[in-house]
Amino acid sequence: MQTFLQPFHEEFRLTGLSGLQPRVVVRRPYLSVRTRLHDSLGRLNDFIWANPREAQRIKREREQTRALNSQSAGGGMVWIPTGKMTMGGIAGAPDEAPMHDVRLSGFWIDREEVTNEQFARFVKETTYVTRAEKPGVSGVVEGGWIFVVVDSGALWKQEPGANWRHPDGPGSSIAGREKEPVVQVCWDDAVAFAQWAGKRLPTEAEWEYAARGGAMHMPYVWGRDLTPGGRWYANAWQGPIGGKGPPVDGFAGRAPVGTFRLNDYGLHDMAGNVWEWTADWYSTEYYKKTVRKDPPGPPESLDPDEPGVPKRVARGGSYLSSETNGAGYRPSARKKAPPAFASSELGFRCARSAK
Ligand SMILES: [Ca+2]
Repeated sequence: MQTFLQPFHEEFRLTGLSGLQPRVVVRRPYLSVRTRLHDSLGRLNDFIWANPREAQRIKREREQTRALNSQSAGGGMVWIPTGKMTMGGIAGAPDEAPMHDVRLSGFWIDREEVTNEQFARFVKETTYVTRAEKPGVSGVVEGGWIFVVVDSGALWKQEPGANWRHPDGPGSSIAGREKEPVVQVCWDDAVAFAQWAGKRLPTEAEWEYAARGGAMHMPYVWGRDLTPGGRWYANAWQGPIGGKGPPVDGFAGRAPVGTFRLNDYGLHDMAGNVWEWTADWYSTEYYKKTVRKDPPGPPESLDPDEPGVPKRVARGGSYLSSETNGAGYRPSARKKAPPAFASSELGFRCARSAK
């Protein structure tokens, strides 16, 4: 454990009761403690307890946001106020670093992930056909990717007939699962829905800012501990992937949106349930030279692991995320996928600019 003590000073102006005495300025020092802890996997978690004035500012901002959102119908959207955050992390994959400060203008974001019910309404009105339902380059319908457990273990495979209506393969259905997040939608499908709804996808920075709830640097959306009081605050995976036994959090697959605890901005499932597409291209270089105010994402994709394959970013982790596969439910965790990619753990939510 490493601990850094960072001095701050707060200024107080004291005026004598008579008003005749000279004003005295007192500088009271206090400390903001920054602690680094290695978790059970040996990863470095970075915590910062902000100074009291900053904590008060954050508290006020959250109260104002709650008041605004309780007064506003919002169309299922939540107002995220103008502010700043330190984006990224040093505890996860290399592409989450370097941590860098970003300022965001206020924006609206969906309280919940887009559901099967909502996507069905869009398809009915527009007769839209998703990528996974269309013939691929080979001329046959390739379908989306599904996660299957076989004798030799668990694996991902592309399955003809796997699409948003049959999210886990041709034998599956969304009947009775209207409130679950829609999946098997590729990036282009998500953009098409957003345009129909008069919205857009959130940028990667907006998504992380909304997920963090305006809070200080925390490894999880809800705070410091993975399972506070032994409870899971996100639909994730516990134990070995593909293993047997009931899920500790109550869901082996996708959960109806809104089942799990709200974050501090009043948003559901910003950790776990399904990964969510963002507007941005994926690049391992962008954090090193990112725009500091309202970063729009890089102009083009760069993934050194697969040069020449453009990819978009998804965020938030899914019901298949666990401590053993990157803990995708951490607010800084990033997933990369080609825009035409669709899978049973990948959905989205929409955003909207102030004006
Ligand atoms: Ca689960």
